[in-house]
Amino acid sequence: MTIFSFDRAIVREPAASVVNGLRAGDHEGPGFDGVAREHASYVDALRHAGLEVTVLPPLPAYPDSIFVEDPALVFPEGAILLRPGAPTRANEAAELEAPLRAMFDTVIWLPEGHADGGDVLVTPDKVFIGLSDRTDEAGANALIETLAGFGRRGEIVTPPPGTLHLKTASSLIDEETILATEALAATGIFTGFRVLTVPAEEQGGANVLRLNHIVLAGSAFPRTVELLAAHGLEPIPLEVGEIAKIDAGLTCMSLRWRSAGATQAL
Ligand code: CIR
Repeated sequence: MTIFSFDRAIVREPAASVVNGLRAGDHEGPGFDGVAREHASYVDALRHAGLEVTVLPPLPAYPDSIFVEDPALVFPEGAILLRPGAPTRANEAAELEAPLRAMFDTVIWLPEGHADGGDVLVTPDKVFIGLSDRTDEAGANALIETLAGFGRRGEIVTPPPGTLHLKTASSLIDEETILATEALAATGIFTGFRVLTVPAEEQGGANVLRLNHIVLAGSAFPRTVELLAAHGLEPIPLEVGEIAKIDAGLTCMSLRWRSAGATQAL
């Protein structure tokens, strides 16, 4: 069993308001049909990887609520409800409380500050917490304390300015290897890990999602897909061009964990 052995996931269906999701540039937003199609393929890919997926209903009041990994984190030890840094997303965590309480014995609220799950990169020995426009020092320190209660060690890192989330620019692809942008790798925060860098023209390719034996990657990043295959992984390229218009990655659209009752060999 590895850190990538998952059998359960939570996702949330997009609402029509997803077309108004937050985005850093002033480019056009996505179309609803395209987002819905890409989201459905993503859910299929989670199932293909062997996960049982709980699909939560859309939340029209929260355009970015399909990105369930920003307002919460899940571990085999329990779930953490976060305090997202974007004002329009602040109440998304409360919407996840009931479903998470139904699935986890332990559900803890981050007591203070702001932190988005997209800034949290979990590795076997430590949990990197990136400071960003969404995650501040108070939130990162509160998260370190909460993680300590789960027996996990958190470490605060500072990605290059302009990085939306730590995991926008990095992903754990095996227990010793991180896929990252050149700029993030150059900060030296991943000392002790093998670091593979994505090609300069595929910066968006650094966010991939390892699930059991497969790894989901954006189909717009063919050289990154080749890099993952050359590393011995089984990449599944997914079309996420519409969802990318609201700055999404593959990790942020689900919460994944291995349940206590999991039986299948992974
Ligand atoms: C946002 O800006 O919050 C959303 N439009 C995208 C969030 C993507 N989440 C992530 O990278 N962890």
